[in-house]
Amino acid sequence: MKPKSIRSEFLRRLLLAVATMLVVPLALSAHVNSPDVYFDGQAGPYHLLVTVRPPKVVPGIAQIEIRSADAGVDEIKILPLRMVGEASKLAPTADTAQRSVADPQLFSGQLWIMARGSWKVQINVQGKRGPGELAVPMPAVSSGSASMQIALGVLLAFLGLLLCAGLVGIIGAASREADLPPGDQPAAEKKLLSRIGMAVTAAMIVVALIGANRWWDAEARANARLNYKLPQLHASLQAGNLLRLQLENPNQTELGRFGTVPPDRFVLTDLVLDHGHLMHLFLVRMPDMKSFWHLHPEQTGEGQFDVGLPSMPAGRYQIFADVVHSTGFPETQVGGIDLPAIAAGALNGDDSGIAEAVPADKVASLSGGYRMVWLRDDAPLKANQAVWFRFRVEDKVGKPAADMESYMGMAGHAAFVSNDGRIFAHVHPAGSVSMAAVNIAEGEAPPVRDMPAMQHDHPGAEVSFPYGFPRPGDYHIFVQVKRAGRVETGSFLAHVQ
Ligand SMILES: [Cu+2]
Repeated sequence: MKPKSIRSEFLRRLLLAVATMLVVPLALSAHVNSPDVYFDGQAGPYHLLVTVRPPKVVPGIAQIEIRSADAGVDEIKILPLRMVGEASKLAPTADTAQRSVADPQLFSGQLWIMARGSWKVQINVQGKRGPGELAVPMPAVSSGSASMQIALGVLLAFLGLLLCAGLVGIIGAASREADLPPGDQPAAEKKLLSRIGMAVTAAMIVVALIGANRWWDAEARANARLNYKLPQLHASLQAGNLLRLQLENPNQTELGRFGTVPPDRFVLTDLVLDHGHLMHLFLVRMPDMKSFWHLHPEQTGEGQFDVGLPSMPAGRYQIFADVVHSTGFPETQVGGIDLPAIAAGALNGDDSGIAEAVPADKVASLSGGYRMVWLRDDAPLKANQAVWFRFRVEDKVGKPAADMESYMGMAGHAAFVSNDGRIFAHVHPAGSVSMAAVNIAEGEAPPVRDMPAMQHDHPGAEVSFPYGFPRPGDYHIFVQVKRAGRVETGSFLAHVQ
């Protein structure tokens, strides 16, 4: 697009955004009710913790916060880019992030996001050790239509009526007195003409208002159709222990200006591997949250996945199924199922879980006398605050475990789940973004096959997850690490203010 058409498009959308002011539910995509992106990564030599808060309504403003772990950063520039398609190659001018006066290692900025879809925030760092670059994926969707505040609506209606009345008055006065010399009285026919003029004007205004109202309603309906709906999967237990999942694709795509289909439309045929699997399935028994399973179903058809359940206790299970589209857009499909007690074999492959987790405040017991310690201070947890959640695995005598292995290529996996099951996030040491999306944001092709080579490194006994709880409330944190060939799950309670 030429700069001018970008500007007029911008204005159009800005007006729309302003007109549909405020009152918004939490965004849904990328995890469930936990839209903010927390990312721990390297921009060249600089270690950054990035928080991206996508707009709640698109078009809207994304808030970016960047904390540099080391001094020596001179300047940080940020810009929004589409993840895929032609638009991903057309970079707008970057904005300079503001350095905080109180904390010189903290930078913040705002970016306008003009369309729904799969975005990334491109970060460019200049500093003492040369330049550095980092791309953070950001899914942007509208989760609801904002409604106008009543007081504002009344005020605007009053002002609008005043304008209409003024227009009628002007037409009336003009046709009555425009060509009269000062001081003369209008003739009777002029008065009649004036009344006719006013009536015609009033009728035209009424017609125009009705038409405008229809146009507005049509725009609002079109807009509402594009609001992101949390996909609901259908789960059924087939013969024996076979769990079948049918995914849903409820979201329409915003067409381009000339009805063109954008490259990041939602389809179920474009899923890519995320740390080695097309789907990461989490089953949490509600409401006690003691039975927790992390499984990896196989795709058997379009949107259809099958997995053999391990032996697990009966109950009502909440289902969270994480998938990533080839556009880098992550989705969590949710569902629920009542399961009988399953008697099957052991866990296979990368599958893991725990049947009777005992949730801990700080120290969770693992097998073999080992334990997992949540290294937290006594400060209360606050909603929307980026925190590193740090855990250490210790052996029987309290020494850091020496035989840690990576689990699916990473030092650990954590699931943050609210006790009512309405909030869910699957987080890694690099943050809340999907690993596949990070690769796509960096311009690499998403992997089509499992790459087991990356799974043979040996992480230390400590693992950390950057994350922020989206709302106050009570949560469970399930932390999964691998040691001595076995996946261990620690369950922790978190109260968030
Ligand atoms: Cu994971």
